[in-house]
Amino acid sequence: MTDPRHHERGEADPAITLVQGDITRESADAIVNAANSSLLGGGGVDGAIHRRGGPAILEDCRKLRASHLGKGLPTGRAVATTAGDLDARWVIHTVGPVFSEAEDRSDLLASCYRESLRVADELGARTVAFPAISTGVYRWPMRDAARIAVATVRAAETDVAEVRFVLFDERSYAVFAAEVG
Ligand code: AR6
Repeated sequence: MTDPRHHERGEADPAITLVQGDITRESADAIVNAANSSLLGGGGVDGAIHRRGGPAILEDCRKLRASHLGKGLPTGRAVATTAGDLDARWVIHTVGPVFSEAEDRSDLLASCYRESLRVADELGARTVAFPAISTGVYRWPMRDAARIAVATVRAAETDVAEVRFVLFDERSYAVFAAEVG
């Protein structure tokens, strides 16, 4: 790809890497937050990111709510803010679906990964760290969430070079590792 005129988005698939641990300790161009529509904070990854990232992230989120996201960020969409004190340039906030037995919301979960990578491309981020979106408070079964996450990233047309899944515990790490193969 020496001639940028011949470069087409998504020519090479992103490398998928796996890490077990706390995503707020990662160093990446962008760290993805499993947020809620309010963008004003919560528990789980969201709480950890705001705690370690400091008040600048919430300040940006409030600005988004005061401007074009007055009603909040819809499920399946993504938006970027500063990363504050985190070792990253941006936090990309996305809202996963709450798991439902009655309704298949897989497309919305896939959309979180796709939209986050689209925002990453807009920013020029090359390394992006993701948590296992929707698998905590939103109760999505880990195996199914891993299947959707890995398949969606593999199918994505993106200039992101590395997608790093950061899994909080041993079990979720093992599930993702089995999925990546
Ligand atoms: N680093 C990496 N993974 C983590 C961390 C961390 N520091 N902390 C938790 N996890 P969750 P959701 C794992 O609940 O299901 C919030 O209140 C966790 O074990 O953070 O999308 C938001 O404001 C699980 O596997 O996100 C929303 O209201 C995964 O991250 C709601 O929760 C996701 O768990 C979103 O729920």
